[in-house]
Amino acid sequence: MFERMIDLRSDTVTQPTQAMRHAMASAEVGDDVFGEDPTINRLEEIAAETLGKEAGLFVTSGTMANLVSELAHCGRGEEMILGDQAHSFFYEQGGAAAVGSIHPRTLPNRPDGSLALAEIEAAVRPDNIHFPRTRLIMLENTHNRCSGAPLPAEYLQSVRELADAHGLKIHIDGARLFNAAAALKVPAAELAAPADSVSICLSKGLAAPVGSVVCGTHSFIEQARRARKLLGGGMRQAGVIAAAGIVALTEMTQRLAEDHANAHDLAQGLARIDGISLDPQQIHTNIVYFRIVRKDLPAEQLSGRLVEKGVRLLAAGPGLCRAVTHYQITAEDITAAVKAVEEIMNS
Ligand code: TLP
Repeated sequence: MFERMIDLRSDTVTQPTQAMRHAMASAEVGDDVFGEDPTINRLEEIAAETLGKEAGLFVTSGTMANLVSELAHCGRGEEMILGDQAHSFFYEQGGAAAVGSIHPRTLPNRPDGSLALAEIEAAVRPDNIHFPRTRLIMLENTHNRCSGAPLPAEYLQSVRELADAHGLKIHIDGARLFNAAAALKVPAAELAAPADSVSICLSKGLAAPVGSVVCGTHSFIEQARRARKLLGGGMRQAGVIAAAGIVALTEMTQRLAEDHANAHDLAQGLARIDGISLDPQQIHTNIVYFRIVRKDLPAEQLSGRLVEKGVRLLAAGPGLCRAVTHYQITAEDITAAVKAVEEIMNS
């Protein structure tokens, strides 16, 4: 029997650290809709400073972070260009369209998470009465559905130049921006610099229980704050959760390379198993997607049988599984998880 679940479904399953729990218990709070929660104000300042932006806005989730940014950058009937694998397109109920009447123009994500520059250029609408106006390019770093691929600063800079040539804004969904920074060995601010706005999640690899922060210019944040209120996201004494976010930003970003090393070992281990298809060279951060090439074993069935062995991962589509490493996963857990998958695949 297993002692505890090795939970690889997502880095969102992380529990708050003891330091977070202490910080939450003693957080100084106020009414944030009046701008009076000192802990939230501090978190927003730290996030903005870390990303080299003027200001920040604490929001409930990565989904809300993307939505308030989209609403701040685009008006009704205006268009945003984004990848067909983007979280914002794939997993957010089409919120930009549902709530903001923003038209999504998708382009194929390449396996490295990028959009081809020539395709972005070709997708920008000329000024013509028939077309919506293009306003925004959305990028995702790291790219969740592209096996956690980090987008390098040079690529982001090229998109910036293209955006400038056409008067467009750039938003980066940086739910895992610190994973990208760790993998590329650059400060997060370098990856944020080419964007007008960047969202980061505190509740994924950084282990805080709740929250994301959107950063950008003062005027962008003013718009995003209005959008947050519209969505019912104006929080009151939410310093109790922001306190954990401060610990996330100050104590948890430096250890992400450990998760990447574990993901690398997991990918190597899985790739050696008969019936699993995976290129470990594609794994640069903490997300491992792999395919089961056995028709008689759907992903759902593999994940169900793994639970009996104390391992959880995500069935992400027919024949497609996802495993994500995080701070509650050790090297021993990886060995055990690979063994469990191997036993099922060989049975
Ligand atoms: N991703 C979750 C699921 O929704 C798939 C996960 O387990 O990976 N941007 C990116 C790149 C994300 O991966 C996620 C969450 C979000 C935004 C949304 O964040 P939340 O869940 O806080 O709304």
